[in-house]
Amino acid sequence: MPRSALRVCPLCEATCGLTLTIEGTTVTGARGDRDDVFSRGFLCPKGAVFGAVDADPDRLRTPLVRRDGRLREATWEEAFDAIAAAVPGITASYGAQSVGVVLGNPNVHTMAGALYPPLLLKALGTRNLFTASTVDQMPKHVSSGLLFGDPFAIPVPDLDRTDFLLLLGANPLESNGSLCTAPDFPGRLKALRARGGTLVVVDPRRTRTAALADRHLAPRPGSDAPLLAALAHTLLAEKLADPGPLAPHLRGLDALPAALADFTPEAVAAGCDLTAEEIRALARDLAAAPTAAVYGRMGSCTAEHGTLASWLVDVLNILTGNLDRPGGALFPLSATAPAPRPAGPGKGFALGRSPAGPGKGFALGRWASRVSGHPEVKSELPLAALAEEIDTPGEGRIRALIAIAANPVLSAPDGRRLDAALAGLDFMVSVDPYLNETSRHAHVVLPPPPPAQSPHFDFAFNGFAVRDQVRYSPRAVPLQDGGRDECEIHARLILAVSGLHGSAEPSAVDDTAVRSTLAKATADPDSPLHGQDPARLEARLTGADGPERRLDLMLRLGPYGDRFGHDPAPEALTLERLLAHPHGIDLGPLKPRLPGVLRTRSGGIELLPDPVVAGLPRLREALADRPDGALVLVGRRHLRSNNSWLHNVPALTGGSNRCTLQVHPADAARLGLADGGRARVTAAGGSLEVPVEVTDAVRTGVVSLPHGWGHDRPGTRLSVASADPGANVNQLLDGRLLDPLSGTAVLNGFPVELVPLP
Ligand SMILES: Nc1nc2c(c(=O)[nH]1)N[C@H]1C(S)=C(S)[C@@H](COP(=O)(O)OP(=O)(O)OC[C@H]3O[C@@H](n4cnc5c(=O)[nH]c(N)nc54)[C@H](O)[C@@H]3O)O[C@H]1N2
Ligand SMILES: Nc1nc2c(c(=O)[nH]1)N[C@H]1C(S)=C(S)[C@@H](COP(=O)(O)OP(=O)(O)OC[C@H]3O[C@@H](n4cnc5c(=O)[nH]c(N)nc54)[C@H](O)[C@@H]3O)O[C@H]1N2
Ligand code: SF4
Ligand SMILES: [Mo]
Repeated sequence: MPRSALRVCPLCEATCGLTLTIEGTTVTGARGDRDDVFSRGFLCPKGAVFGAVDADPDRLRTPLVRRDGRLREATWEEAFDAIAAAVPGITASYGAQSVGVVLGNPNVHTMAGALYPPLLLKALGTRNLFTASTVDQMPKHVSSGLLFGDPFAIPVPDLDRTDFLLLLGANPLESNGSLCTAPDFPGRLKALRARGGTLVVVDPRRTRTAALADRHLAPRPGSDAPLLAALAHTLLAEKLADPGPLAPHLRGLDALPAALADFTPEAVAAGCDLTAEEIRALARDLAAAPTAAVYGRMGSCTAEHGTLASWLVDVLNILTGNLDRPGGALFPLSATAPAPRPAGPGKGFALGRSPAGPGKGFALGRWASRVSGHPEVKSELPLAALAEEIDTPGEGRIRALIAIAANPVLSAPDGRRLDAALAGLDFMVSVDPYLNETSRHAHVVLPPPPPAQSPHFDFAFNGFAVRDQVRYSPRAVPLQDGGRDECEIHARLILAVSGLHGSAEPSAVDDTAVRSTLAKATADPDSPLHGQDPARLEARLTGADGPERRLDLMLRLGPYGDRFGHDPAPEALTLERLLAHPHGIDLGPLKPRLPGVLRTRSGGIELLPDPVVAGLPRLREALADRPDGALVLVGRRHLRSNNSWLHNVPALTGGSNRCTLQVHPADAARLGLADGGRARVTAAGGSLEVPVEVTDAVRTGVVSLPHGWGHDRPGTRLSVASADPGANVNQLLDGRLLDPLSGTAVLNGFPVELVPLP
């Protein structure tokens, strides 16, 4: 008899609740859970084939350990023995910095990825941390860090209540949204229009999202920052700026008009390839809307001036009075966030320190990368600099690497160099279900179980969701084939690198985390637990294992938690209560949270922070930059894709999900390119041969190639993906083109040359 189980989908940020059909231990079907408090039955084509993703025969079922140069199947004991035998020795001989850590995107979709990497980094003591953030959203963290003092305080557009949405560089009809968790994003945009609201999309491609919009502007890639600056300029010049109740919190408002004085609509128009009238009209409409939200994502972040664009997005939300008000852009309050503190000055977001003395400029970063001196941001170094940190000789070189849920050979700039660098490591561990372009270099591969065998909680995305809510999915199918839960894998990895392999159980890692949290809370005079006995609190935690107990603790200490009260309100959160609500608990629409979220040194909103002031001249220089006929390349996502790792699922490949270079008909005619023909694309990092797709969905002067392809390397186990490998767009980059404020790679809007191939 088939049974059903509920599981929140881990395949994108929309976090839809699924109802899985399970026969034996196999997932044979998936549909949207109509009773899910947040997703209400929505499901996309990826969620629908959850079973095929789960059952991919190429998934690794046992660890792999390299012997005599070859990766062979091994037991878990052998795998952790090998790590314990290698990593502590490398650290002892060459120092903590000789071990690097790479964290890829799925870490934000797993419980393990949220709970253990901070402990791993602490155990290793390394500063060589690289994550997918620096090929993605780091500009948002930096701008929020500077404006609000907290890099995680990222305002989210209030999709369900806004009257006007200005969306830049995002295509939620295919991506299902990012840093704006909203199951059924497409339906929510349609509802916005149905209630008389306005959707404006800024994208050099006519995407499915743009096709839905009231207005689509297709500027040159990389011009979001000047465009947004001109919108802000217009608001200020035409006295349309009205921050309303935000005013008392603002620092630097008086200096803003002068800082933006050069960015008149006329000055930016040619560079953006828009008219000054279009820009003015947009600013006036934004100001006139009863409520409005400006939202910029991937295309704004991973283009030139990504941090300035991200900063300007929130400057516009502030100048129009839309920040922190219903219908505008608000700060979600996740159930596992630290409980809100009384308002007041915080520690501040330390993006570098200003050396004493006037006129010396400022130093980005509390430390810098060894080879190129890239400033640290949020304790991370740019992923684009990983290869050079491995292959450049000298003291502090990375000799061992731990890669968790990461495929940087495809996702980071200059994969060929990284590929070669990884091959030269003394030791590498991959925590990954696939033997792919990156993990093929590992000495030990530790495979997590398929998603149906993993519990799920969205530690990350609840903090970016358009509605406060909380859901937990225990594992839908018991662990099979001697598999280990990913949390246990992470805990054992921490023990192995700490020299504790064999002498401590993985639960010790969780116990240490719980005790340290309780020790802090009971010692903190501002905490409701102040003065209580931590051991007695610990004894009251529930949960089947370490990770569940840690979840219980975070829920109870969180903003909706029971705080271990003896007579808690019936709605106060605990793990027990969450388990009693398998479709989740709705915590209501987003609410204003200022000034409570602010953590700046001043306690206010720093509208014009120093690093931004220092970065503006570069943006001013860009005003002189005019289209010169050179082509630039942008990416794109397909509804049935997921970065580099779903090309192996037959149900998701083929059709329009192909690695083609989209070229506008006018550019194709000029260059002699034909639809279905081939072209050579060349940029700073190298050349690729790709099939050409002629379409007017891209604007003139712009070509588009998706990322995550290039599955043609030997030694992988990706039988479906390697049969139709595609080309790795990131091979066109040399790793040097970065947004200087955030270290984020410029993946969109870089110059390329095209020649037709016979
Ligand atoms: N040119 C270009 N490059 C890009 C982008 C772009 O738009 N254009 N997008 C960028 C963005 S936004 C991102 S986030 C990055 C993504 O870059 P990465 O995070 O490096 O790549 P992913 O393809 O998401 O693959 C992550 C790895 O996780 C593994 N994995 C899948 N599920 C699990 C799991 O449950 N546990 C573990 N441990 N591993 C798992 C997969 O097998 C894969 O090896 O790529 C970036 N690169
Ligand atoms: N189906 C699917 N869904 C996914 C993923 C996936 O790979 N496939 N990946 C997930 C991940 S890791 C992320 S981070 C999110 C990203 O999700 P989104 O933020 O929605 O990003 P994209 O879909 O890449 O859309 C970015 C858009 O920016 C446009 N663009 C390029 N350059 C510029 C520019 O300079 N200015 C402007 N205004 N636009 C520009 C591109 O044409 C593209 O349409 O998607 C997630 N969801
Ligand atoms: S939209 Fe995202 S979370 Fe929802 S079913 Fe599709 S892949 Fe899963
Ligand atoms: Mo991403």
